[in-house]
Amino acid sequence: MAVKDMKRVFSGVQPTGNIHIGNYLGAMKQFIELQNENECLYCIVDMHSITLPQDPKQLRQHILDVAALYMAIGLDPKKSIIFVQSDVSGHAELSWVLTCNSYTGELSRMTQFKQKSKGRESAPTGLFTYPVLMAADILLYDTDIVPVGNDQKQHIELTRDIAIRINNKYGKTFVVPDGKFVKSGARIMALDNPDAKMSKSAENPHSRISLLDEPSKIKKSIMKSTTDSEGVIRFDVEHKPGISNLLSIYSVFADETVEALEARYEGRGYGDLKKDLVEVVINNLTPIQERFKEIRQSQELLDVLQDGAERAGVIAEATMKRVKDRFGLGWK
Ligand code: AQP
Repeated sequence: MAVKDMKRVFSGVQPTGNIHIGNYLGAMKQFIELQNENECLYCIVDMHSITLPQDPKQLRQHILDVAALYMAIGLDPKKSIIFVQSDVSGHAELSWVLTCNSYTGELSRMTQFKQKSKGRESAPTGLFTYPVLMAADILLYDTDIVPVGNDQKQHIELTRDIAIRINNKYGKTFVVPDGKFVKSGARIMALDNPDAKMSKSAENPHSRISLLDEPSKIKKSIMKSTTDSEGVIRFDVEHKPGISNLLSIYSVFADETVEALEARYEGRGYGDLKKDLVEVVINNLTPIQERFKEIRQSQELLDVLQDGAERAGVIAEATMKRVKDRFGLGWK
């Protein structure tokens, strides 16, 4: 396919540790398929992670962990640009321009901000303006497609609104992007509370399965996951959120439909389903973990990030030049 016919894809993951199967099935797995027919940029969004306090030494390690995980799940640096957000200054620059063109009213409506600032008397400003930085990440690269989990739908809508608003006011400046969501696995729920999404920051480690979890931990988390007392294996998110969540995870990892799983487990107990799921998850994660160990220690990883930053920087610079021209910033 000629480069001009390719779509531009951008997405990112925060290096906040504990990258879990929700991140993988909801977003990262899509990255791999997309890289074959599109021009893809996959970012480690470290500037997003400091919206809440991070240990600086640990953050550096987590940045390299996510980069190594990107490659371990199958991202090929010859096909995709893999880079760290703070290596390209255009993210912060564009974010300011977009901040001046967004409104406190629309940012106040973001459910993620409401959740993360809940119970705080005063929240960090970055937590409030985070969706604008995300819009900058996307618009900086003239992105057509943004593969993300369902929880990011509202942020993609905001990105589109800001892009359209600026295009209408200043003339065509940005490509208006579309979100891309998987049919199954776009919202993986917490194992200990299937009414909440699986998340990196949840206190209970058994609420999630991290991509780097040991087999014994995976087993424990799945076997003790919350279900219900009906004893029937049936997909019904409203009445059986726990079992439905396990079926979704099973279905995507085993590449089988939920219907086929329901038929296989008809008349059988939750213990059988959980035991088999443990095996399916471990079989999928073991090869990723083996590749991760190799890549994480390699010089190649650092070379990939250096090269990625340079390639992303070229695209970002062209966009920033256009933005400055449109807004009348600078004098060159
Ligand atoms: N539970 C989930 N199911 C499906 N997709 C999910 N994503 C996150 N959680 C789920 C998607 O993973 C991508 C990367 O997420 P992120 O690093 O930007 O952070 P997040 O959305 O804030 O994820 P977490 O894990 O819930 O972290 P904390 O606990 O720090 O808030 C995104 O595409 C996201 O949609």
